[in-house]
Amino acid sequence: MTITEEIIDHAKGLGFRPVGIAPADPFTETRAAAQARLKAGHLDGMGWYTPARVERGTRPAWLLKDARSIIALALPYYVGKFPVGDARPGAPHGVVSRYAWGRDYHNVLRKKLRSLVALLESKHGSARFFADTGPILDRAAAFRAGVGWYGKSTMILTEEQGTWVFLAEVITDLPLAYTKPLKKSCGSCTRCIDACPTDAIVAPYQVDARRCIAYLTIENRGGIPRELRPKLGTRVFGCDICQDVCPVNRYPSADASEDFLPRPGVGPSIPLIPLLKITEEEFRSRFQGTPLMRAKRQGLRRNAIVALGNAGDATAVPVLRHVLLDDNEDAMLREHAAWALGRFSDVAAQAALRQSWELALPAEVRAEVALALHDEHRRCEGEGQDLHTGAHSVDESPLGTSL
Ligand code: B12
Ligand code: SF4
Ligand code: SF4
Repeated sequence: MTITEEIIDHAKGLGFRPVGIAPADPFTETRAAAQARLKAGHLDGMGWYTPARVERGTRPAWLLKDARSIIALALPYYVGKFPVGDARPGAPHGVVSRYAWGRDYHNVLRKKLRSLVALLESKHGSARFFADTGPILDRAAAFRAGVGWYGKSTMILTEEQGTWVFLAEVITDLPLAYTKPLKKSCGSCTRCIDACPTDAIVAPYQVDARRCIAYLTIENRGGIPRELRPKLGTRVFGCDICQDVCPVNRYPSADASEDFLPRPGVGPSIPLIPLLKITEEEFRSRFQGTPLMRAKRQGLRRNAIVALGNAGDATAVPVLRHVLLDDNEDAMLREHAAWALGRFSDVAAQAALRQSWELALPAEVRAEVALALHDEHRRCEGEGQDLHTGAHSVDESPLGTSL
């Protein structure tokens, strides 16, 4: 058995498939593409994604002295179909992206990658692993090594598992036998582009992260743009739409590691009202060791508010009212709560908005309350109804004075 065969065998034994090996040459074209995307502002909001990071990440020799080979790896995470989000009966539920149903993949990958590095070191090679958080562009390495091909959604598609794989790589100074890039493409399909609810796939192979629900619900530390909120539906962590519609993803085998099976308290669906009420302590004990930690408590609560506004279940009104009226709450969350309440034509929701108008609200919250009341006013006028809130008549509302 050659060293290359031994490495591939070992990687497969660890659960990686497919496994490819590429020369560790600089990723010149990738560098240009990534720098252009940064320049266009498509990665704005992720302060850690810098031009310097792209420079480093596209020069394997800067990451490992005398780098010769990149072992590109895919770890499947498809574990089958489960009832998701708003498909659940009863109290409103939020949808969690498939990749986050189980254990944090970074921890799962790390252990496996260490084992591969140990094998390479036993062959007198130096080796260094990367998975997601490193500067190297995982998809570019996977593409070069023939692990998969680029979809128009920018996802790497693999033959067996479609897009349902995590990507990682090990760079080594050992000379190995290389595998070749695949000669496959999406052809005339545009399903992911057509299905993306926020039009985030601005052109084939280009995602504007600022519009992508994955960014908005996970990486984003600020508010969610008002015009995009209705498009999030009940998604509270990530988004799988461009993957769910992809024909290449039709028949993945559901034999991924048990680590990715839905974990109690997380999984495909989260009840939204308790999520909005979660304390910092509860947040940690429930989500420690899962990808959801990345969104932080405030981010998940913000997402839950938007999802509740979209779910349209009136049982959410008291908890949204509580956030809006609570002086100790973050202004960003109060502003989102005002927006969510404005989605209900429910009397109690309108009463909460009118009650808040009497308080000394932060400017952005007041502006959203005004918009929410204005929207409701228009809705009722359209339907030829009165608001019947009991608190004010339409004529007495703040609408006349502030808008
Ligand atoms: C930043 C980032 C994001 C950002 C930006 C995503 C993006 N598309 O750029 C946000 C937060 C939006 C995001 C979302 C998601 N992400 Co993400 N993300 C990353 C990260 C850290 C860097 C990606 C990057 O550099 N983007 C910048 C641009 C320049 O890169 P790119 O889009 O890949 O661009 C390439 C192609 O467009 C191609 N290209 C350009 N033009 C052309 C033209 C032709 C003809 C061809 C063929 C190719 C081509 O070349 C470019 C350079 O390689 C990687 C991990 C890593 N270290 O690489 C994970 C990673 C890409 N993410 C991943 C995942 C799983 C997701 C989500 C599915 C999570 C979810 N369910 O919510 C979504 C998917 C959204 C989507 N459609 O991409 C996986 C992807 C696995 C796979 N099978 O591809 C990765 C690899 C993490 C991992 N290690 O597994 N992510
Ligand atoms: S993850 Fe969702 S929002 Fe992002 S590009 Fe795919 S479909 Fe669009
Ligand atoms: S949905 Fe169609 S266009 Fe999009 S990645 Fe899949 S095959 Fe390609």
